[in-house]
Amino acid sequence: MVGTMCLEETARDLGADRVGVADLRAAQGLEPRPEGLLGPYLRAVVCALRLPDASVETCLEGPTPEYAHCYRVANQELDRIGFAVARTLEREGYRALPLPASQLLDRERLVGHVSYKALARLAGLGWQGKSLLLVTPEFGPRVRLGVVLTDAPLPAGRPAPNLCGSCTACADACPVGAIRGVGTESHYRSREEALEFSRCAEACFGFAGRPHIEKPICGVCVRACPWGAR
Ligand code: B12
Repeated sequence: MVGTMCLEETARDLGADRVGVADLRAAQGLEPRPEGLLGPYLRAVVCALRLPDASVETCLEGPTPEYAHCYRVANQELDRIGFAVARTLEREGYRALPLPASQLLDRERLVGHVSYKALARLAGLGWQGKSLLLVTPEFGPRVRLGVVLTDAPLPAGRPAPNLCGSCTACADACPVGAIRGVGTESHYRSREEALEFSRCAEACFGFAGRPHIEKPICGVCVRACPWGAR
């Protein structure tokens, strides 16, 4: 049987900074797209790839071309890592589906295949911060996430406690004041609970129109989090 160590080795050799496994039985209520996406699978292997600090630190008021470049490369790297992890699992006789690092499946509702932050949290990689982002103890929110669904019965992690406390650095820094500054012990019931969602989304899509950005990104709440700046 394929071990978590062997998978971690595959992912780490290709550059993943953290690897965790989520038990999909704990993922009830996640509303994947298509609806039956998770059905054939038992676990999600979640990889976190750290963004270079210097690129994140350029995001003072919004995204910069340097950050946009790292965003694009990180997506490619995560797709490569996910593909290799899936092939490793397949060679051991399991079913494994790598999901794209960045793909909007519904442009109106602004959703992807399934919430990677939720899966990363269930895998024990970090907690859901006030910015709604996954905050890792090692790199704060300065990571991008990749997911591979599998029927391999890998040992799964457990959610970590939320360590944001009374900090509101992300909310204070948000260029459009979209982060409400509300904490959660586990996870938010809706995006609206943590964010004025349309403000956040409109700002990100607005930034996409700037030269050399092209994607709906921001990076200011990512930069401001003290867990990443340590
Ligand atoms: C659509 C999308 C966007 C949209 C909408 C953003 C938003 N705020 O929702 C736009 C384009 C605006 C956007 C912006 C950004 N995004 Co974006 N985005 C996505 C994408 C493709 C889909 C998200 C989705 O489907 N959400 C559906 C909702 C319902 O889920 P959610 O947002 O995760 O929140 C819920 C769950 O997490 C739930 N939850 C948590 N745990 C559990 C457990 C259980 C059991 C349940 C039921 C629920 C639950 O609580 C939340 C409220 O309901 C994901 C990739 C992915 N497939 O996850 C990347 C992703 C979330 N984005 C990411 C990033 C980094 C950003 C930006 C910083 C842009 C940038 N790169 O500079 C901003 C940050 C905005 C912000 N503060 O939230 C990263 C986050 C990494 C991290 N460290 O957390 C992701 C994961 C991409 C990746 N591959 O790493 N994004």
